[in-house]
Amino acid sequence: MLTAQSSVNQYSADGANGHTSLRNDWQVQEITDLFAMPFNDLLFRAQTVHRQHFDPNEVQVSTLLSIKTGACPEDCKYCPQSARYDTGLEVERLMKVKEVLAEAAAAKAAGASRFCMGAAWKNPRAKDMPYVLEMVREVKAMGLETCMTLGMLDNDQAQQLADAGLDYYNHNLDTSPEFYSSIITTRTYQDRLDTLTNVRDAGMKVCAGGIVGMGENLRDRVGLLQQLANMPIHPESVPINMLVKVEGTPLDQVEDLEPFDFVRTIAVARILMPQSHVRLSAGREEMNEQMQALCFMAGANSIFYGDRLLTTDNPTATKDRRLFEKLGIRPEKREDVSDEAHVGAIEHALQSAEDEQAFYNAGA
Ligand code: SAM
Ligand code: DTB
Ligand code: SF4
Repeated sequence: MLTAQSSVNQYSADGANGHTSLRNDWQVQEITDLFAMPFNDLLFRAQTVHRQHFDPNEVQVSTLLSIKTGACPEDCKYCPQSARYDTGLEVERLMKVKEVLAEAAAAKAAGASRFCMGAAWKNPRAKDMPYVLEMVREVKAMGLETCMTLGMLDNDQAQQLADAGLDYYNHNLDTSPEFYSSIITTRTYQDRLDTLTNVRDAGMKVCAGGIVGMGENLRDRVGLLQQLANMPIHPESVPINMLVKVEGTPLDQVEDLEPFDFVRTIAVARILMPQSHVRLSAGREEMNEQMQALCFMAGANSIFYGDRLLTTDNPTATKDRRLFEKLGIRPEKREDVSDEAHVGAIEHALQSAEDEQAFYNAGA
C-alpha cells in the first residue's frame, strides 16, 4: 500500500497532489453513472485510481476460520448457518483456543497475513467473551493481523475486543437499505450501522461490505456502495461477496448474476473508496481465472486464501498461488512485522496442536 488512510483528510475537496480525493458525499446518480460507463472506460478509471494508492501487483491475503458453526438464530436468507434452513450443515460449538491457534499457525505458514475468525452468532454472549479475547491475544502474538466477525457488538464488547488487540471487525451491510428487509428480518439495517459505529469508536479498523447476486437490482448495488462510501471514515476493508448458493437456503435458486456486473461492482467500489482494500470475497469457486484477473484489474486487492471460507469451499491455496504466479501478483507484506519476534508463539501453537493430536490418538 502506498499511502495510509489515516494520514489523509477524508474531506479534502481537491486532488492537488494528483491523488483522488476521498469523498463522503456520493450521490445515487453519480454512482449509477459510474455503473453505466462503457466497461473498458470504467476499468481504466478504476485501475487509474487504484494505482494512485496501491501497488497494483500486490494483493492482501486473509485466511478465514469458522470458530462456531451453524445453529444461528438469525434468518439471513443467503446463509447456510441459519438454524431456520435445512442445509445439512454440521453444527459445531465454539472451538477451543488451542485448536484455533493451530489453524492460525497453519495459515501463517501458508502465507496469510491476516486471520479472520467468524462465529454464527446474533451477538457474542458475556460468557463467550473471555475465549474470543484470548484467541485475539494469542493469534496476534504470532504476528498475524486479527479480524473477527461475531455478529452485533455493543460498546463494551467492541472496547474489550479493541483492548485485546483486535485489528479489524467484519460486519457487513449486505445490501441496500431498500432491499435489506427482503433478505433479513431478525435485525435491522440500523442495528448493523450501530455495530459499525461501536467498532469505529472503539478504535478498530472496519471491514464492511456486502453480497451481490441475491436477486437485487442495480439500484440496490448502488445503494450498498453509497452507504459504505458515505460513512464518515471509509471501511479500511470492503469485502464484495458473490452469493454462494447453498441448497436449502431460500436463495439457492436465485438467478445467476451477470459476471460483468460483478466486475463493475468491484470497479465502482474502488473508485468510491480509493484507499480501502476491496476484497474479492466469497464466490471465487464459481469464477474462472480470467474473471478473477478482471476483478484485480478493476481494483480488487484482497482475497480469502485457504481451501475453505466459513462453511463452503474456496479455491485451494495451491490454485491461488498458481494464479498469483501467472499474473505476477505478490501477496502484500505487512511492514510492521518482523517474523523473528513471533517464532516463539508460532512454535508454541504448533506444539500444542501436536500434543492435542497425540492426546486424541492416545484416547482412540
Ligand atoms: N454471524 C455474523 C454476522 O452475520 O454478522 C458473522 C458471520 S456471517 C457468516 C458473515 C458474512 O458472511 C455475512 O454478513 C455475509 O455477508 C457473508 N455470507 C454468509 N453467507 C454467504 C453466502 N452464502 N454467500 C456470500 N456471502 C455470505
Ligand atoms: C465476508 O464478507 N465474507 C466472509 C467473511 N466476511 C466472514 C464469509 C463468506 C461466507 C460464505 C459462505 C460460507 O462459507 O459459509
Ligand atoms: Fe447467522 Fe451471520 Fe449467517 Fe446471518 S450471516 S444467519 S447472523 S451466521
